[in-house]
Amino acid sequence: MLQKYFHSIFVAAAIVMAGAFFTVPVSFAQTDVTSPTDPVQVVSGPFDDDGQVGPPPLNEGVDKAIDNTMTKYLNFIDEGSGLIVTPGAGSTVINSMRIYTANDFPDRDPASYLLEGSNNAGSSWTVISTGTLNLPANRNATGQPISTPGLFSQTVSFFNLMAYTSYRITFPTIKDVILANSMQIGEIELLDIPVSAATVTVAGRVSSSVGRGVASARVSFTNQNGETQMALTNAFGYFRFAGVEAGETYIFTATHKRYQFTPQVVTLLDTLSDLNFVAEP
Ligand SMILES: [Ca+2]
Ligand SMILES: [Ca+2]
Ligand SMILES: [Ca+2]
Repeated sequence: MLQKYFHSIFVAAAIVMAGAFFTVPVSFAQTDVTSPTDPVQVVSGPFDDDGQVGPPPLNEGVDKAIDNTMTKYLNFIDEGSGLIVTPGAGSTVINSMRIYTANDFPDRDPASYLLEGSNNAGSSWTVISTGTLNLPANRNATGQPISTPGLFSQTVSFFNLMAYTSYRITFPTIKDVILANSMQIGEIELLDIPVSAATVTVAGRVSSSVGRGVASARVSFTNQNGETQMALTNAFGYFRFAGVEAGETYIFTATHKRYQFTPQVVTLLDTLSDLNFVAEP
């Protein structure tokens, strides 16, 4: 019944009041948001300088760009070609892209990229990142799984905090547009930002100078963007926030009409269970 008095503007508070807490551990490993079963579409280029055009070869279709093996995706309409993928994972935030080389002809490697995101199934696109590429000359033998150690790739990192449900990756130029009759890649990965998805629980107690719990004290915290969340303490002075983003610095304050408390600055790296406020005497 303690939790009867708990109030919070967090949606997650509903879970707290039901008695269940969840915590996602902080992890810095990046993972590919695409998977081989995701819907994927061919994007053919607006330019072709070599006269060899037409759809990708039967066993080198666009699905091979995300099949988790080094089997390649090849497009004859090469300059500006690429793919559109809609990850089954849903809405994702990515900040890196890794491209693996194919099995032959380095002159077909992309030499630049344009990465865009969409949240309306491709009706409109927003540029996430664009730049040059310098893929290694080393080749990856066809069919090797992505888990094979020592595969050859280039990883491009960029600043992005926006979530998207679809991605379009195109390659405006290739290494040698005269020599090559096509664009090809062994595999592509779009890597997410797990840190921003990691949330933790913050809990503590508000008490008087003699250690008595203070009910209905207002506890709030503000992030670096000035956004504030608030909760009230229960009958025994306890409060709890769930779903607080880790890796940020916050200012926590407690207020009550009868007591005064010193604000606390906290850099949140993990779940915190003893963020206590003691009233000034
Ligand atoms: Ca993959
Ligand atoms: Ca061509
Ligand atoms: Ca592949």
